[in-house]
Amino acid sequence: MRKSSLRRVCVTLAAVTSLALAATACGGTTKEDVKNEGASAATAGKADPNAELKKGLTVGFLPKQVNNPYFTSADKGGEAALKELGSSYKEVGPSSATDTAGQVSYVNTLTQQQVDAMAVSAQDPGALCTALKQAMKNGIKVVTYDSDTTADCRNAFVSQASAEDLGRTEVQLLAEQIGYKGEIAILSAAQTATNQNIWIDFMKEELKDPKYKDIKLVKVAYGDDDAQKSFQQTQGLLQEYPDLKGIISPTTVGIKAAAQYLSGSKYKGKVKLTGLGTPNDMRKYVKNGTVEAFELWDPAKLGDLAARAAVALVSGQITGKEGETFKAGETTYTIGKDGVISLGKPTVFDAKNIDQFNF
Ligand code: RAM
Repeated sequence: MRKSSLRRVCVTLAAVTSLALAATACGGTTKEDVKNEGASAATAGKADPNAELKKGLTVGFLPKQVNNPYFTSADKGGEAALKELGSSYKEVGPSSATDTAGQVSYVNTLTQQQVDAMAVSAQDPGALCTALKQAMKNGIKVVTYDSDTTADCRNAFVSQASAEDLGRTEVQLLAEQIGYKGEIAILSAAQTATNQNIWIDFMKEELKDPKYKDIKLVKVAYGDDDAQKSFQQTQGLLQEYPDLKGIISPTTVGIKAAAQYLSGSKYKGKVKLTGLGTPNDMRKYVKNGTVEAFELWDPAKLGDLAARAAVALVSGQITGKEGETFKAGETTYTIGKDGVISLGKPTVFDAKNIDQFNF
């Protein structure tokens, strides 16, 4: 059997059978003692805030998409934190944001490799759950970051900011820019993406406020975090809705592609664009008048917090229950409802402050 097909069999085995058995059959070494230690804290449901942070751990990062600059920054933050804590980092993941089967198989690979913890940004929460549960059954701590699954499929979710704040503020930003009047559209990432979908739900909630009565959301388009598709979707929106006044794109890939399209078209400065983008991607479009204001958090800080939460979980400092606290750098974080750990408030970038940021 070729090495690659043997590996596939092993991964499948790990996914459907007891990991210890599969690992033995595939020649892997088990770390049952370490795992059991970690698992017992979670099973007993007792966190020990004074537990020493373990070293020599391996934490696997599995972003939605590896060649997305947003995840490159986020995962670099995770890598730096793990280095500082004396543990190892590895990153695996698909290159397309709509390769849900690929993400599942990467979870299985990390499980088979018996990492101590994994940090996962879910492309599709439904698709990942079984594989993540299997990982947890094998004593691996699972942190979702950026894009969550349901709460039962991970130990904790490291969230970039309150989903409600993000959804509502993006509508507020755009409404102001278009004078509270006209047709608007949303250019999202993948149709299954948990993070974008929650933000869009809150955008729709915000739009119910009577102050937006003259604004009409005409379409939610999906660019799949693919630059070309996002560009074409923007073009398509303007063709379909020539009176469009504004676009919200809650994805770094989408907003950049939309800005690129608008900037080279007759709509530049006329059709307003906001959403979530990196200052480095958007600087030129703010300076050339295509974009007034948009927002984001520092992705590296999100990755840093995900790594530290993963190590705190493996060390038994936290189990993921509401009210538990742990220190990450200088900040003490308290775990909220449903195991959510929130990084903080996003920053709004505009011509006045954009040059102060480099990510
Ligand atoms: C893209 C991804 C990611 C999202 C950012 C804002 O890079 O969709 O999940 O959080 O945009």
